[in-house]
Amino acid sequence: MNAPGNVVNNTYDENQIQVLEGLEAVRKRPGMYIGSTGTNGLHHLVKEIVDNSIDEAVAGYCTDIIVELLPDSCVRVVDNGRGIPTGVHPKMGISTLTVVFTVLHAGGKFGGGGYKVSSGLHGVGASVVNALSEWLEVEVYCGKESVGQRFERGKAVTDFGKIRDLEEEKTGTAVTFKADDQIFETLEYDFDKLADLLREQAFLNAGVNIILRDKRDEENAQELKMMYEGGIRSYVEHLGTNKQLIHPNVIYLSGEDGTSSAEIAIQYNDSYNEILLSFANNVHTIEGGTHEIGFKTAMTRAFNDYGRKRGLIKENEKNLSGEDVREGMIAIVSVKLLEAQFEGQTKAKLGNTEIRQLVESTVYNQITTYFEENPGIAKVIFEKSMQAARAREAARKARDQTRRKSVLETAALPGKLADCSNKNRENTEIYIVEGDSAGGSAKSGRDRTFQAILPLWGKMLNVEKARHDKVYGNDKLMPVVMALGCGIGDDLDISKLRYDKVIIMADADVDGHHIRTLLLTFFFRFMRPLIQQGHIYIAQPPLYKLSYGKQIKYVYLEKELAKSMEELAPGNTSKISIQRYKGLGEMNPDQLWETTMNPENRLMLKIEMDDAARADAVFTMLMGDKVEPRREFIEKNAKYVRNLDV
Ligand code: TSJ
Repeated sequence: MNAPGNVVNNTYDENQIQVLEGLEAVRKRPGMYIGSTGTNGLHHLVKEIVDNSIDEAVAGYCTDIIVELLPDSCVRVVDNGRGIPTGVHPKMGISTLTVVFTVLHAGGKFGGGGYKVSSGLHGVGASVVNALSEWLEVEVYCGKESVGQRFERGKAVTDFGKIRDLEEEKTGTAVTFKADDQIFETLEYDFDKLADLLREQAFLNAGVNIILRDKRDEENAQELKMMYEGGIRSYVEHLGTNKQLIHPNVIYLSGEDGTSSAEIAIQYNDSYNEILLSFANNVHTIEGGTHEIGFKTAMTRAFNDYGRKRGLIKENEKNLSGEDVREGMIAIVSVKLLEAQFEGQTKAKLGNTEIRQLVESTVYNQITTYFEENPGIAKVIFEKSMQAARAREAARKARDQTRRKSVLETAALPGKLADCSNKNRENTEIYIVEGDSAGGSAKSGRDRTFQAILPLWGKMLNVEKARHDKVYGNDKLMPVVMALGCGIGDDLDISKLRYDKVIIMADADVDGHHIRTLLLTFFFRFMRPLIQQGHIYIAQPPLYKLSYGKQIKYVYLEKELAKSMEELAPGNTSKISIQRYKGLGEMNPDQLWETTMNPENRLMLKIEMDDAARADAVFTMLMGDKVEPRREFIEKNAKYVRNLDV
C-alpha cells in the first residue's frame, strides 16, 4: 500500500490518527509522563517547556528566558532564541510547529525509552504539556511578524498561521498555557519551588538571564532575576551560604575528551554533612551514575596519595574512606555528552561508562596539582578528613557496643515503649510523644492493636551541632532508634522499620515546635529514606473545642474557626462555648484518641522532601551555628506563626 507516489497523502492521514492516540495516552496515564498529577507534576509542566529554551541557550542562540505566573493559573514562557521551526515538516507535510505540539516523542522521561535533552529533538515534552493543558497558545516571533497556533486539550483549534505584525523586529518563542484541572489535583504554583528549579538552570548555564515573575495578583507581584557568570562555582558558593567555610575560594576543575566535557566545583565547610549534586546535560542525576563514581573514586585516591606521600597517614594506619574525604564538602559535578543514557528507577542515573574515566582523571590530576600549588588549603582540607576518620573509628566502636547490647537483650526495645500487639508492620504506627503525662494519655487512649507509644522527656540532642559519633549511644535518641529497629546512617535498612507510620506528637507551643524540629533534623540527617519514602508524620491536635448544647466540634486550623462555628450553630454562634487547647495534657485519653489519634477523624501532616539540597539549607539555617540567618528567617516568617503562647 505504500506506493511511493502516495506516501505524502497516506502518511498525513495515518499520522493524524496516531497523533490522536498518542496524546490520548498522555491524558489517560499522565503519571507515566510527568511523574504525578499532584503539585510536583504541575511544576514539571513548566520545567518541560523551559527545558526547550535552555536547549536553545546551550546551542548558543538564546540569552534571555522569562517565566511568568499569570492570573487564572496560567503560565507564560518567552525566550529570544531562533523560534521553533515553522516550515513544513518533511515527513508529516504539516508545520513543524504543529508536529512539536501534537506528536508524542518516543518514550516519556518516566516511561522508559530514550529520553534525550539537548540532543536536537524539537520540543521534547511540548506535546505532553499540550496534552495536559486546558488550552495552550504558541507564538513564534520571526522578524517583523509572528505566527502561531492555539490548542485545547492537545487538539488544534486554529490553523497554524500569522498572528500579528510586531512593533520591533525580533525572534523567539512564547508559550502560554493553562494546566487542565480535569487532570491536576491543584493548579497552584509555588513561586519558591519554581525559583529553585530555574535558579538551578541559571547556575548550570553561566551567563543566561532567567527572570521569574509573579503576576497572579497585583498586591503580591514579585520578580526574580537570575544570572550567574560563575556558573557552577556560583552554585557551590550559594549552597555554602550560612555555612562556616574552611577555605576562601571554590576549587574549580574541568576537562574535555572528544565531544564530552566535565566541570567540577568544590568547597569545604566545617559541618559534618556532604552535599554532592551531579548533572548530565543539565539534568539533575539524583541517583548518581558513572560521573559521580568517577568523582568519588578520584577524590578518595587523591587524598590518600597526598597523605601517604607526606607521611601524614602512617604505614600501619588505614586509608581514609570516601565518606571521610567528603565530610563537610559541597561539590557539583556537571558533564555534557552527546548520547546521554539515563537509567534507574526514575531515569535519573547516568549510565555512560566512558564518562567515568574523563571525570576520574580530570579530578585526580587537577586536585593533586591544586594541593601542590596551594599547600595551606590542602593542609586544612586534609586535616578535616583525618578528623572525620578518627570520629568514624570512634563511632564504629560506639555502634559495635550498641549492637552487642542489642544481641544480649534479645528484643532490645526501650523500656518506655508501649508496643502495639500487631507484629506485622503493615498499618502500624508509633507515636513519639513529648512528656510523660501526654505519653500516659496516649497510652490509655490508643488502639493497642496497631498503635505504639514512645514517650520522650528531657532535652533532645541537636544533631546539627554534634559530631556523628555523639549520636550513637545518646540517651535521648537511642530509644527512638531502637524502637524503629532499622538502624541509622550507613547501617540503615528500611526493610527492618518496625512501623508503617512514625508520628511525632507534641504540643502546639514553643517547646513542642522545638522538639519537632530537633526530631526532624535527626531523621533528615540520619534516617533520610524514612522521610523520602513518606513514613514520617506530625500529629495535629485540635486548636479549639466548640460546644453547643450537647454537640461538640473540634477545629484544627485557625482559618476554619469561623466557618466551623457557623456550621455548628447557624445564626447562633454567640451561644457556642469555645475551649482553646494549649497542650496535649489538657485532653483526657478519650479526647486524645477521638481528636488526634483515631484515623477516622484526625488530621496529620506528612513530611515530604523533594529537594535534599534545599532541605539541607533550611536545617543548617534553623539548627546550625550562625545566628543572623536564623534571626532573618524568624523575622520574615513570624507572621505565619499561630497559637504560640509567648
Ligand atoms: F516547548 C516548546 F516547544 F513549546 C518550546 C520551545 C517552548 C519555548 C518557550 C521555547 C521553545 C524553543 C524552541 N525555543 N527555541 C527553540 N528552538 C528550536 O526549536 C530550534 C530552532 C531552530 C533550529 C534549527 O536547527 O535551525 C533548531 C531548533 C531545535
